[in-house]
Amino acid sequence: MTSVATHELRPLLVDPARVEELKREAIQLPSWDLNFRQIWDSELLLNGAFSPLSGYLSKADYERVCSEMRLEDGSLWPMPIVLDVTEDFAQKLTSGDRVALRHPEGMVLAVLTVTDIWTPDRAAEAKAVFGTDDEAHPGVFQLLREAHPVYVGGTLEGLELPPHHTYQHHRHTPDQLRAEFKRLGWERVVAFQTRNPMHRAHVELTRRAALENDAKILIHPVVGRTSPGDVDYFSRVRCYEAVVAQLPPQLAMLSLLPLAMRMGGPREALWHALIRRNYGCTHFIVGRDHAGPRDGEGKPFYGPYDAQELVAKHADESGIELVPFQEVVYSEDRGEYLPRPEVKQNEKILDLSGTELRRRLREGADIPEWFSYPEVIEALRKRFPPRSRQGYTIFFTGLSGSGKSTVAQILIAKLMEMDDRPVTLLDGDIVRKNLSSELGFSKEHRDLNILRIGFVASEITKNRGTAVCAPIAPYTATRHKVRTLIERHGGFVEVHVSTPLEVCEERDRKGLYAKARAGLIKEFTGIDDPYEAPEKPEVVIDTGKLSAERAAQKIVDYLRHEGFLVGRYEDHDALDES
Ligand code: PPS
Repeated sequence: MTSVATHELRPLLVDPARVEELKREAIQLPSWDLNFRQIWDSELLLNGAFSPLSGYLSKADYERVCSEMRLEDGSLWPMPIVLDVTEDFAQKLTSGDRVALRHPEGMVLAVLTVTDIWTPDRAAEAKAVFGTDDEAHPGVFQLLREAHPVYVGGTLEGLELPPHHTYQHHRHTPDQLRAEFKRLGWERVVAFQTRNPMHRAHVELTRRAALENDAKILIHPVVGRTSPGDVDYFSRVRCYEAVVAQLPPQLAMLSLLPLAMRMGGPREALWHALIRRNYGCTHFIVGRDHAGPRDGEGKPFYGPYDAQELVAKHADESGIELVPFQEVVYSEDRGEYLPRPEVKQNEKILDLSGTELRRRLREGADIPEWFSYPEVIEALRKRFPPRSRQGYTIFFTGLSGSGKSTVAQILIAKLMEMDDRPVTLLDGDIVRKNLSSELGFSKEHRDLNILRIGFVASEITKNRGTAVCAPIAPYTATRHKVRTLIERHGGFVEVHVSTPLEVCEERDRKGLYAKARAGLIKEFTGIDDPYEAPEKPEVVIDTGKLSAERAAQKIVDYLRHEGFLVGRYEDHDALDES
């Protein structure tokens, strides 16, 4: 039977005297600045969570890990842990060199002694490790699009762990956690991995796992890199703290794991199990679809129980027992949670999908008591307020003279009258004067200009204000980038001011069309420069047919319909012109 702290740990931090030597040596060494993903990997290498690794994989280890999930010496290890660097940096290195690995704050975390430098076939790696090279898979995307092209393998001497400025009381090294289990007299500990908020079903699942295995519970959520779109870890930690408080005293503890997940399904599950073994756990829960992402159509990349199968297959040598868990559901008839196979025919089951939960949060709708705890719901409501309290951006796009600025001005007046969120106008002219004064009208400069507007608007949206942007923004792909940036934080409402070129030219309020026709201004949108109309804007207005007043009202109506604006509003400005 496995018990706590039997497995050999291999932390890579050196003793204080050696740290001093390395600090002196590092002054002369080439430095590599670690990015966030690399910092998370380095922390778990240095603190022993990735035991038995002694550093970044050599080429031979890497190849065997990809093909067989084993290091050269035969030990089980399913995930390639390598240092990826740029070609420029790699060119300066040869085997035997030493490199100082630095945290962005400047300190040297470790010194690497290089053994191998090679350019991997990353598409082949994706297929071997993730079973696909589809970039909709977040692990594949990271590998093919974000990772540097050259790998460096070698052993590490650690000087210090990366600093953490949040939740220090919930963070432990494997040594610390093992010592804590010992202090508490916990001999059998079942780990629960999660990257999501926890609700009643999860608590029920962990409670059953503990009961059936005569074990205590370690809630061990990932707070490094998870999957895009996941709830930020600050909000999640509030949920976990609330959940631990629900469990009987002395049954469960919370510790945060700074892991950079790869979302690799079965291999990821096995990797997670080995990491939990290193942290001193004896049992590991693998549920349905463990660390399994979905493709562009919402289809899962792995079968629901593939992860359980792979972990079970290696049960003898992994040093940790698998606790396979079926889905737990709520029976309205019994008023309790139970594993799905125990549900009787005709028994009424209540369920709330993730999509439905998000809808209820967005719309401020009721979330039933059977589903979660009031404290958890409160934490999520703070993070995901209803649209009427979120930030949002209204992004006008259209030709010069189409009426963007005029409508934006009227809209802003209406918004300030109706709503107390602060409003910021990022009009084309204002931005070009204050943010983009050095830019011209080439495609490159226009894109830069729009991305700057997008950045500022996303900050405003994040801080729950209203940004009204009114540039020409002629390119679809750039507008799409801005949308993606902003939708992470709140609403994005694209308003196409579709007033036809003839009308804009006839108005020619600034005389620019005349100049462009005369060849005095080059690259003028609509004349000798392109304008790509949006395909699916939220609102379309043509100020050739609609007054500016009515156009602004149309946008207000949209905002009310979508829940961005609530409450009574006297439509006293509605005019009878069409
Ligand atoms: S862009 O394409 O989004 O970066 O343009 P934007 O920042 O909105 O700036 C457009 C305003 O600049 C004036 N202007 C020109 N527009 C288009 N093409 C050329 N070559 C050009 N040169 C100067 C023009 O007044 C635009 O203002 P609006 O308010 O749109 O009429």
